[in-house]
Amino acid sequence: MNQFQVIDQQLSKTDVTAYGNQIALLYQHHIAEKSLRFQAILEATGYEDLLIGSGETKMQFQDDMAYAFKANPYFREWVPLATRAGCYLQITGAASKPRLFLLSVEDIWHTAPESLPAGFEQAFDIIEYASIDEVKKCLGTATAFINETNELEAVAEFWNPQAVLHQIDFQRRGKTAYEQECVREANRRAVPAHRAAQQAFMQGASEVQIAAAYLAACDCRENEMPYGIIAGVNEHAAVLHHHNLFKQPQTPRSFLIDAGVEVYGYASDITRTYAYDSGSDFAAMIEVMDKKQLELCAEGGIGKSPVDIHVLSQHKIAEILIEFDVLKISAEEAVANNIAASFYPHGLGHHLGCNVHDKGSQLANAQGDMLPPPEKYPKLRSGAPMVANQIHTVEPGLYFIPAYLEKLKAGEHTSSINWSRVDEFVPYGGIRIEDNIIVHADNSLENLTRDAFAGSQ
Ligand SMILES: [Mn+2]
Repeated sequence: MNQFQVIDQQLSKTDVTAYGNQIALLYQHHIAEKSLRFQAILEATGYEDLLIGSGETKMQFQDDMAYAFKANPYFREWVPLATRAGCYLQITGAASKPRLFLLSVEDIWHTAPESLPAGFEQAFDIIEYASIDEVKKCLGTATAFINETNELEAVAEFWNPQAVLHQIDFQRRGKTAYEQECVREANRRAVPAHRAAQQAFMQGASEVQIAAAYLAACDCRENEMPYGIIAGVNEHAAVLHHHNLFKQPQTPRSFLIDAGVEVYGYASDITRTYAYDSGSDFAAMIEVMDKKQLELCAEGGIGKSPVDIHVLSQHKIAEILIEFDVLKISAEEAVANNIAASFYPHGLGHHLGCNVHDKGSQLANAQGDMLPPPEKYPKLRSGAPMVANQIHTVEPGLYFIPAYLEKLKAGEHTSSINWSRVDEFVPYGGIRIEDNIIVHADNSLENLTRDAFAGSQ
């Protein structure tokens, strides 16, 4: 057992203050590890140092209102100040602490900006600045600059150099113990909110009211969500990214919620589906899906191909459709003819981290060669073999999507489908079940989501 695993074990047993101390300690390890990795990146790409901006507040066109600010993921990978604009992090290598530049000007209009959690600040040399010129003065002669805007007026080859971005995206695959704990905690905090949403659905609440119940239970503002809450009642469960939540309550039949929580800039990404009537065929279908999803979770491991597991998941969805008398052909035929994909048109999963869809999931190497998804499954986000300490989502889906059903009905395979069964399921929309899994260095798998649900009963 290494020191991180010892800390991990202690984390779950300690009180809140002690937890704060432990996470701060994990964070120091995280910065030390990232400093080593980024020193190697600087050496590989020939830059002297690296400056990462958190980003600038964006104003709405012809208005004096700003959009909600969110620091970009390259900054969040280092600094848990997700809502603070105008910060810069300078990384020179592992020999010296990174410098963190924080904008410090009098502002009576807004709430004071977010500050670092206790015990995190010692990872940096912190410099408060009032003018960007103060930041410029501290830079080397060959500084790579990562930021959406180029207020430093860096020349083209130094501003967001693709070679550096590829290197960063590639190293990001293996998560530090701190990053793993952030996503683990993001799962723990999301579970009570998922339960509150389920309860609101069972009470006949509207989608907007369900989302409000979710936010209240995890005690978050809407703009702190890692992605917009997807809360689909009945047919809306078939809309993969149903964000325009309805205000009108519906007579409840089914409910799909895809929502996470963000902890120190790291996301959980969790989906659950519920049936109102526990005796319905749809409820039975959710149960079978739950078993298949767990079988797919167990397929992960170092060196495993997400593409192979995705193909396996297409077979499992076809098996469910056969079991419930929707398909009249074999699972092999349904996958070969791409009929299964009409009911399950997205990928099985993606990398998870400070991006919800973490970058680098199709990188073959740090030089930027890509492993694109197979032609048959263009929506699959992860192509590269799994590595140690990676976090994946596993989220098979099965939907009754009217636009796809119409095409199937008009197509050559229409006789493979039992259309009266389809009509019975259309009012329920569909099913997706999504967990977050760590592939550990010893090749064991940790299901953060199932553990969080089991731990909060
Ligand atoms: Mn997801």
